[in-house]
Amino acid sequence: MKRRAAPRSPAAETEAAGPPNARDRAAPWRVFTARGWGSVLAEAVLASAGIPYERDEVDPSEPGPGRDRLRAANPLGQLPTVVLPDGAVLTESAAIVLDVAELVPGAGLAPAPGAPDRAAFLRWLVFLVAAVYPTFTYGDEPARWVTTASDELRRSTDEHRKKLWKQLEGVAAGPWFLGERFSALDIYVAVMTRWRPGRAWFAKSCPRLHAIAEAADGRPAIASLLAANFEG
Ligand SMILES: N[C@@H](CCC(=O)N[C@@H](CS)C(=O)NCC(=O)O)C(=O)O
Repeated sequence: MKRRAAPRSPAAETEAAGPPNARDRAAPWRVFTARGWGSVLAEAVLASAGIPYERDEVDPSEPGPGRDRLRAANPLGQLPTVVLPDGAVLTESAAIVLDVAELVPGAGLAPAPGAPDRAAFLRWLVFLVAAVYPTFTYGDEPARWVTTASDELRRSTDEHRKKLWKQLEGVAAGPWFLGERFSALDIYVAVMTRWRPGRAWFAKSCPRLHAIAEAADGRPAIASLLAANFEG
């Protein structure tokens, strides 16, 4: 992982010969966070991989120094946004998932390249970020995008999202999304089912996804993180 190499030193040379993860674990990652926002995805992925990180708590919706720091790192002002130990910025939750899965394959976040369920993993990972996530981007604050029919944009993106979730319900295998193996897809299900239309709708309309979300809620590595973001 040359891109993250620290300035060379004898110690660094020795370290570079070791497992590629050792250097990445040496300094903490920095995660911009806001309670209940998409930062939870990055935090849960890092926690699942045992990678230490620091939080930089911001309010992306309020002008101020926090939002300025976030926008300096990510001009979209979106979460998740993380800063790697070498100062490089990583945005886009799927990129974060894939990067961490490569760094720590033992965390089981993704099937290995060539594994039978790799294609399904990639397909539904990208579906979550390219189809489901934008329904929030355009529906959360419709007035950012249209000057009339804001309510209609909110309603239509909410309805479209329900259709997308039903499609996912149809392919979710259980007990985890991919079947017997946990993956980062289950983290997305745990987090995104907390957002509109919310867990009560999933319990009724997408019981398989609801069961996956509840199982992921209880994973020891992420249980307290999820509770801190979504409960109480
Ligand atoms: N494609 C991005 C989407 C991230 C995203 O939309 N995050 C939401 C928070 S849950 C956000 O920051 N919304 C504010 C905005 O889009 O301005 C990803 O997968 O990371």
